[in-house]
Amino acid sequence: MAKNDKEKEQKSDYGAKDIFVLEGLEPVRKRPGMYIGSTGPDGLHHLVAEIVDNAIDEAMAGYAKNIEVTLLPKNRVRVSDDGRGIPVDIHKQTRKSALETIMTTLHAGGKFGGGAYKVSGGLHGVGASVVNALSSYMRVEVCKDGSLYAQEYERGKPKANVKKIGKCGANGTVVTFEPDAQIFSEIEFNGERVLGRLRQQAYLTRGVRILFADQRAAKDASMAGERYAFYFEGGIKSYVKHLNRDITTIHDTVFYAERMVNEVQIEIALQYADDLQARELGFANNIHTPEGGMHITGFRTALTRVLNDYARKNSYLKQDEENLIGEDAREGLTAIVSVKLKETQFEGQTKSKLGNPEARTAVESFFADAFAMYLEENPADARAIAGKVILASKARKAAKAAKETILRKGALDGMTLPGKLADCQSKSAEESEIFIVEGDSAGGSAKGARDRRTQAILPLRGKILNVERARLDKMLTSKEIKSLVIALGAAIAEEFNIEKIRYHKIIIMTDADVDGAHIRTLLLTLFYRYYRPVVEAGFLYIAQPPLYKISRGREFRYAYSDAQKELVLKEMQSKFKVQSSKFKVKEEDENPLIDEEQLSEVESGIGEQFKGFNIQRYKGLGEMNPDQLWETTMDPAQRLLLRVSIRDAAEADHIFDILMGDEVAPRKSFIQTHAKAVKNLDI
Ligand code: TTJ
Repeated sequence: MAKNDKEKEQKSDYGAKDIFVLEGLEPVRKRPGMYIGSTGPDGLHHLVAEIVDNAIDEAMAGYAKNIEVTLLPKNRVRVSDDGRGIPVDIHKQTRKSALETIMTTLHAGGKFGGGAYKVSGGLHGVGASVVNALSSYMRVEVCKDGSLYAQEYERGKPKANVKKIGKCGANGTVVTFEPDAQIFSEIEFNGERVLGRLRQQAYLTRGVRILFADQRAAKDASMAGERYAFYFEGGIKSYVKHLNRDITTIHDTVFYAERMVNEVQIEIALQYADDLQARELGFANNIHTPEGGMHITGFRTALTRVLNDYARKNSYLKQDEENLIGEDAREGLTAIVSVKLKETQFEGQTKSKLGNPEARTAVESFFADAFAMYLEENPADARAIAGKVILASKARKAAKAAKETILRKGALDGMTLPGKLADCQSKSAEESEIFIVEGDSAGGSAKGARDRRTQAILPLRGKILNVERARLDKMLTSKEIKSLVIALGAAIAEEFNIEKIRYHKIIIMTDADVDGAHIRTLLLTLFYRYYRPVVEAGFLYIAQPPLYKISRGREFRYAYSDAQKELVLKEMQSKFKVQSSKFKVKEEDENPLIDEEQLSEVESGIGEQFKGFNIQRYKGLGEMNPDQLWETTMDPAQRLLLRVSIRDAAEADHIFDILMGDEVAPRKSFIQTHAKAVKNLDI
């Protein structure tokens, strides 16, 4: 901004607002939740997003090209950019450096830091000063026109004035901060979480290069030593291709359009796949809006209208046929709608629904024109899309007719409980539990182990479940899933009624191996998509069978994780020493059960000192006898159950992977986004 403009802006804005600008940071420390949402892990990670957003703003203004985010030891984070650098000149009203004002006063961002270009902004768009207030330590360095300036802070208070500390090369800003343990319940950052957010930001800010490095000690962090680089030439167009990477698309040209309409910046990309899901991701000022809002409403209205017009004009719809409905138009669709506007209103339960009505009108009119033009200009793509949505509408009508026939015949009324279900005797849902187990052999053990008064067992055949998650609709036609639906007693989809559920504890009990994890994921996805109220009610659980049985002589203990195994070994050893001196227990030659594998585990684990222990690794539930299964996993008095949260279930669902990063997902995309060298990583 030119100096003249700046003075003008200050003059015209002079008044009450300037008093506001001078407000200190005490309120932030007093009520942190008001500014960052919470002081738990969400709030903690919000700090990183908030600082990164400043650098993203500078990139969107066209000045910064590279952003680096580094997780450092001692829970510090460093964020840098190669933009113009935060202004360091003395500000008239405060008589302090602009840098100090930005970092130590509330709501200064709009006036000093951003103004016109400030559109990124985190959850509440609160700015760097809030992060400063909630950091036990912060340091800002600015390189401007060859001079390096720096200032440090403690809990938001400057330790000294802004000082020129030397010379430097290219302009830019570096912020390092350490969250305050007095404020946050937990100050350790989750590398995957930071990375996921950075990937998303990179997709949403075309042409910016974001580097991530985790420089923490290996013992402290699962991503220690990792480096990632994100750069997407195509922005959200690349994002759509990424989302569709392992499903079959039905046309080649990804639709992409952007424009500023009445001060709303709009960017939309979309492509159809041959499946039944609708994947719509909305963003407002780079913030994901899972609850949708005005931008999504405008988009949907225009999409349905344009496709209806096209279908009529080109005789896909006959004169006497009904219009397509929104659901038809969205079947198989992958779309990203990103809007940027001056002042966002976020509404809804989680404040993630865009409320600005101007976003609806702007998106609706612009997208309708742009999409109609795309259909004209890409006739092959248009034909494929029209064919798909017409098919969707026919399938919907056919399904409805079939359902009505079935209901008329009363087929659903007399549905008997599946033969494989070993039901419990109790008819009270509150005290009843159902264990969903994988395979008939585990089912057998579980049936032998259970308390038949309150515990039901339903074995599902793993192989049948082993279908793609994207094909979940097909999965619903499987016999196995039908058994589950009938056993639960609450029907599904529109007929679902939680009042009718027959068990208040639905417990997924799978093996602790890859197949078990896969089946668990599928079941979680199923519950997330079709039985969400069950998850919300807290009825869904995951059983925790032990991984190891550790025994020495007649004594034995179970361990549920590798860490616990080590602990148990240590405890048992010290106990054994005491006992052996007291009772002169014979050396363990008595126990010839150690096989090669177990021995090597003992040795590689903690070495010589634990020889003589027998460590059995359970490969499946079927390996346990009913008594063991009961006492370790099923006995309400002793077992450990994990209650599934809606977030856990959502994470199992594909769309959530996509958003949060997918390091465990297909190798192919992993390689494309994970790079040690900085290259053009566009996909
Ligand atoms: C403000 O207008 C004049 C030129 O510089 C503008 C500015 O503030 N740029 C800016 C801020 N670039 N980078 C930042 C920034 C970067 C990080 C990592 C953190 C913070 C708080 C600001």
